[in-house]
Amino acid sequence: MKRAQSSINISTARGAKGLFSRFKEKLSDFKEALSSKIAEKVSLAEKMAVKKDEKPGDEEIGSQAKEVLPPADGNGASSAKAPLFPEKAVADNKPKSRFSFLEKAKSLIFEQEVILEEKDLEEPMWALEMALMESDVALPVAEEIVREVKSNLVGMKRKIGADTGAIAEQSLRNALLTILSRNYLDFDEYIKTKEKPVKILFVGVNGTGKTTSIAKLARYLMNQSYSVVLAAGDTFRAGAIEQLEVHGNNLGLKVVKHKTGGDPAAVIFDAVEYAKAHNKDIVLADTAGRLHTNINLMDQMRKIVRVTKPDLLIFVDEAIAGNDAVERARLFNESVPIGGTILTKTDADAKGGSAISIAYITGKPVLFLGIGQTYPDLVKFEPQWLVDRLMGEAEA
Ligand SMILES: Nc1nc2c(ncn2[C@@H]2O[C@H](COP(=O)(O)OP(=O)(O)OP(=O)(O)O)[C@@H](O)[C@H]2O)c(=O)[nH]1
Ligand SMILES: [Mg+2]
Repeated sequence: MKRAQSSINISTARGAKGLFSRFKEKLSDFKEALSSKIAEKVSLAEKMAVKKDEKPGDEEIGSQAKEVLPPADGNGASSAKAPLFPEKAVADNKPKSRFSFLEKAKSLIFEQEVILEEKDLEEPMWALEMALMESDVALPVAEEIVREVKSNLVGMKRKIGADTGAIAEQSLRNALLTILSRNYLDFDEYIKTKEKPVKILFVGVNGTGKTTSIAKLARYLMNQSYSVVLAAGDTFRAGAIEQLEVHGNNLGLKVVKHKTGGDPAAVIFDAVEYAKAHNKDIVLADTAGRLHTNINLMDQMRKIVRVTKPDLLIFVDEAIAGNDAVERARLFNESVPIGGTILTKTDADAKGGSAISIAYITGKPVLFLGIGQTYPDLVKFEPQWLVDRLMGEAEA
């Protein structure tokens, strides 16, 4: 069978532009829209402050305020404007009342607040939704993120001088963290507490990285002192058994196998028997790649699952497939009860949409992210880790 795998040029993701570069690029529209809305409100608030100051009896305030006037905010919202109290720039020779003058000036300028209302957020929220959609975030997930960000911002009081870019960033960061934490499962804890041998079966479409992820996960588990057996359950594709054997040899692991064309369920059954007889902790079972639209192969997968009763069924797909990966995960999950996802080729993903959406759509956690082609290139999924990379604070 022809392998339908995509060829990945890792340098395109890790090179000039970097991980999730498009996602970050798209978000700048949202940040700009929110910043300019806040700047607009700040400048309005300042005008009000000037008007207040023009009331009789407040003359002295102005003379001190001139000394303490800061640029109104980090984004230059009003720093280019004329001084707020030009006509009152007269030296004050009364130091005794200096403190109270300053306090009053502060209440007019430093402590001036703007409150974000729902109507202020229309444009920024539209920009955010567009940015998320263009980054391949699934529609219901994009809508949920927009709802979260909006409820975070509406009614928020911003002091003049606050960094408006940081406000946009923090509200999005919180929303992403909430969404990504929703179906979280601690894989290490799961393995630790599960009766041994733990049977883990890998399924997914062709060429997404199932076999490679099995080898990476075997190494990950061996590093935690677990003993691992591999089951060559892809009896369909020519060369698949040999491919797993190469990994087995590299890692020093037993690979239980039958001949090409054999019954995958029988191979996995034998591997579990081997694990029981030899006191092994974990069986990682490979299966052939299959398209969710291939009825026969999906039926065969259901049979393998029914017969072998895995403790954990892991769906593997590639982050770069974006919305396709999310849709495939949904359809696989309707066919067999997946327990979680491994999202591979994240290192080549500029958009980030599938990593954000897949757990939300399937209701099952992302367990690991593949971040390259070598054995250590597997990271346990942690919401904070992903948010830091999506928002540009860390490299993969
Ligand atoms: N860049 C990158 N490449 C990966 C990653 N995971 C897997 N690959 C590559 O993807 C290709 C396919 O990997 P396989 O493990 O053979 O995929 P599979 O799902 O088992 O494929 P089939 O058995 O044909 O269905 C290989 O060239 C891997 O090196 C990853 O996280 N990042
Ligand atoms: Mg394979």
